[in-house]
Amino acid sequence: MKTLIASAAFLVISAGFAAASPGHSGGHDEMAVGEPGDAAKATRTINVTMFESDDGEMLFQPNSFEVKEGQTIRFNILNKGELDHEFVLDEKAKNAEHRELMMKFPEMEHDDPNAIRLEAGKRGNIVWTFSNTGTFEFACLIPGHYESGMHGAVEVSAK
Ligand SMILES: [Cu+2]
Repeated sequence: MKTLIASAAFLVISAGFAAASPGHSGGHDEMAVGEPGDAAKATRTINVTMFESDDGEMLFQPNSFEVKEGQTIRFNILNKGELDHEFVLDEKAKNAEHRELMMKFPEMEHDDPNAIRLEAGKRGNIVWTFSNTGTFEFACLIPGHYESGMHGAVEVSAK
């Protein structure tokens, strides 16, 4: 019930933004990193593993990748570690803001299309369309994990 109320409030707020900016076709919540993709249009799959190393690092493998503008990627993500981990795609600055928020509210849960959180041993996927060129980031924002190595770059080049 709580969730329903929160969603309703969000819709009202979104509608308010839309009405306040009639000339802005992109909408308020458009992200520079792109948008949720259509699985039927995915042209490439990237397998990403998340794990803790023996010497205490927390890592993504691979820890960087290159894609083309407009490309839709299916990320198959596996948490091979013993702790929860997450994969969040965003601008580096946005991830930094989000990371600070998570330090204040470690139990914070999110249901964003650009992010997935997986318990140990679990798999999941994200289908994402990279709409803009630039350097973006994927990271785990659980307190302490970014600092232990859980971040990498996504280079999006012109098609
Ligand atoms: Cu993590």
